Amino acid sequence: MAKIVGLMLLVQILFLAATGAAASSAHPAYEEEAAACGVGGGEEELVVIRREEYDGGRILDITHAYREDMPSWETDEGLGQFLCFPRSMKNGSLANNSEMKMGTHSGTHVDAPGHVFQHYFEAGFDVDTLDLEVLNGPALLVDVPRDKNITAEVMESLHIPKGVRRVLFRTLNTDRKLMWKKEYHTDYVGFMKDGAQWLVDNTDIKLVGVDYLSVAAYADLIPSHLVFLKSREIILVEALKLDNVKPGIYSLHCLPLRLLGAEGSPIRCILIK
Ligand SMILES: *[C@@H]1O[C@H](CO)[C@@H](O)[C@H](O)[C@H]1NC(C)=O
Ligand SMILES: *[C@@H]1O[C@H](CO)[C@@H](O)[C@H](O)[C@H]1NC(C)=O
Ligand SMILES: *[C@H]1O[C@H](CO)[C@@H](O)[C@H](O)[C@H]1NC(C)=O
Repeated sequence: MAKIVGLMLLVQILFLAATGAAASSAHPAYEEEAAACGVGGGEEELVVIRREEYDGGRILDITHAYREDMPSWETDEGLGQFLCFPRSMKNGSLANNSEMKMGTHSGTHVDAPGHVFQHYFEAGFDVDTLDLEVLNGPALLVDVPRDKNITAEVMESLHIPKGVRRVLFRTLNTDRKLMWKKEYHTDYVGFMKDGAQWLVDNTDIKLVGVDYLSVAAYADLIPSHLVFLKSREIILVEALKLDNVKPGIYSLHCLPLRLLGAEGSPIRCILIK
């Protein structure tokens, strides 16, 4: 044990000497942790538990965790490295401090009207202007037919009652596990322009949630977005994780980040039974 610590110190001294760095020694917590590895036994084992559900399944997390191999728009490389550590305890800093770099439309995220309307963008309709009342409240999770994109005909067939203001549309994308694949797919299911128009004209829906990176089918990418965002009353939440959730009514809670000037933001969404 003493030998190991002594060796580590020696390595550190040699390293400092070699680089000529004037850095302070490693963070005390780091040294403790490193030493504890050699001791073994009597120490609490640190096991990370990641959860998709809380409180016995009453709270469901429908947000995708950010991963380097999650799909990213129009690339087969995935999201890639989104964290780096300019300062770390290993490097003698007092704490680990990571930096984050990724598109605001990565993973589970929200679109603001400025995403597709230049005049809304210039007027400041960013993610900070989105209505938290719309983003939080009763929501219906529905399964859409698996053999079509979301057209007017499909929307009509869903018979979503008037008064329903928030709907999460689960599609073939969930069955195909597209959000779990690194490669970006253009053949995902989304809204065709006529489907978006039917929703605007015939329902009270103000929050539209979908299970891949865009609410609009690739073939109608911009037209569908324009239809949804024109009134600035509808909020689009994309790339939700709807695996293993039963269709029905839940209490939805979504909170975007207050990124001034951004037309998109990562968002945390949960369902409560
Ligand atoms: C340590 O600092 C150097 C720059 O001095 C940096 O290049 C390196 O990535 C850092 N290492 C870690 C693990 O943070
Ligand atoms: C949905 O539309 C895309 C084009 O945007 C197409 O590639 C795909 O096959 C369609 N999906 C279904 C189920 O019809
Ligand atoms: C952050 O500090 C811990 C020591 O407490 C260290 O194990 C870890 O590697 C550090 N992270 C990075 C990226 O250097």
